[in-house]
Amino acid sequence: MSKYDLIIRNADIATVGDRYRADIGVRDGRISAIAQGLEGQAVRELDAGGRLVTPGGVDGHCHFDQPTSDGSRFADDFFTGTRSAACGGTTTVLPFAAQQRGHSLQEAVDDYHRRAEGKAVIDYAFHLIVSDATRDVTQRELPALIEKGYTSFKIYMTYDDMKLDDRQVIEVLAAARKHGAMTMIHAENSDCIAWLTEQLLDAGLTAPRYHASSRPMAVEREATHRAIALAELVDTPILIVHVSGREAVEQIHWARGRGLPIHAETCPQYLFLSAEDLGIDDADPMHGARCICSPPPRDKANQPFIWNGLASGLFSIVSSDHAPFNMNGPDGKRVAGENASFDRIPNGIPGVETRLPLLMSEGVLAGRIDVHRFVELTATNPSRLYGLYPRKGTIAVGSDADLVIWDVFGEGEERTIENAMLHHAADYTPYEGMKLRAWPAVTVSRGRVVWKDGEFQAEPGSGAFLPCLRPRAPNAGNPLQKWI
Ligand code: DUC
Ligand code: ZN
Ligand code: ZN
Repeated sequence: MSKYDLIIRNADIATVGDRYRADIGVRDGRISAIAQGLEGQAVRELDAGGRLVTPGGVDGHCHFDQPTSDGSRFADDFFTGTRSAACGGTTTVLPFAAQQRGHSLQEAVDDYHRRAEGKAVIDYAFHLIVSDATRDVTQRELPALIEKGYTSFKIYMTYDDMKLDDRQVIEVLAAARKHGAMTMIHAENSDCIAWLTEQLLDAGLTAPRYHASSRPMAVEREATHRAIALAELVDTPILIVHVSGREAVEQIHWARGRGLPIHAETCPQYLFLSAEDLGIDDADPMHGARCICSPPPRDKANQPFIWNGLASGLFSIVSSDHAPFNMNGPDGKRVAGENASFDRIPNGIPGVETRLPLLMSEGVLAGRIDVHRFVELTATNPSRLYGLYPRKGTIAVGSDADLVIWDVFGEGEERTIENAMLHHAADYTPYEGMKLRAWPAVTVSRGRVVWKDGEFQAEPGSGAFLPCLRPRAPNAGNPLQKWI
């Protein structure tokens, strides 16, 4: 008689390609059987009772305990950040080991492992942030780190302490092509932002809402187009992160029409927040700081374009870009003082726990996307793009037993989001007061029940580091460009 550590009975299983009713048997952290009427004994059984079961979420873009340069501090470390993720149905996170200028990538990786070890409660991999693209970095360090399982990196076209110029972007893309890695690009035009910021500050327009005026859509559209052109030149795939609105969507649509392998990510803030959330009057100037992130939330009229991009296949992934800073205290949003101008307020909002419930409720249950697309955007595609598939991001025999059992609420029974019910360490959520029709009832991470019926149940350090595979073969691309 087969013996399992865990059996989940009566699951309504949804993957990218399938939906069916079955039991799931788990042994040694992996799914070892899927069958109707699964025979055998288990140390523990859970009855899903016909409820929807999806793969645990893979959050391909979040920031925990990342060093900063302005005296601010991320509210979440690897314990509180991964706890929050687990309670929101996410079982794998990919935060960033960020290189400091003048330092090696390896130092960033070593430092980030120290920050994660003994704290993470779910599995994690690291993206790199390349902020100093020297010859040594692109030709020696990156290839060596790709070999060791750090196969994706983010580069910035803005932020003074991290941005690369076009030549440096090309050097990084060429390294990604040669060694089969994935480059994520933060696309905003730095000089435009600097000039606009100066004009706004000179005119005394300093409140948080002018953050949006300093980074209008044209700034993102231009940089998105440029990133696409540079990737085309080098003949390598890229992923444009946190796409915020219609004009950047149009650039990606145009690139896809040319057959270019341009992937795109969006985030809940561009579906549920708008420029109005940065403050519509100056009565409580700091209130809008809670929604300062970059790119900024756009006009409400932009939101349907992002939803359409999710439904149509334009977007490959939905990530949280969780980057939490406290509203209260000296090292969060107020790090530069009570009346600091918008350009001195840390960029970023919390969202690792609300990503899946928001998308399940307002995407799937509201009929904007189907459950298969939900799984693809939130788990399967991030796993594929970053070299974790099929270990992560699906429900299949041999895959890690990372699963979510969903509670779906009827009319009038919605769950209202309150910061007090979340498990991050941030002192607010930008989604306070929103009513949702679904929430994870149970999260299983590598066979361990880490969240059940309102209780978090995992030990710090129980999550494991995941080396990533190369998402594609080295030197893949047009053979005519082999000389690159
Ligand atoms: N923008 C980023 O690029 N990273 C973190 C948060 C943000 O708003
Ligand atoms: Zn970014
Ligand atoms: Zn980010």
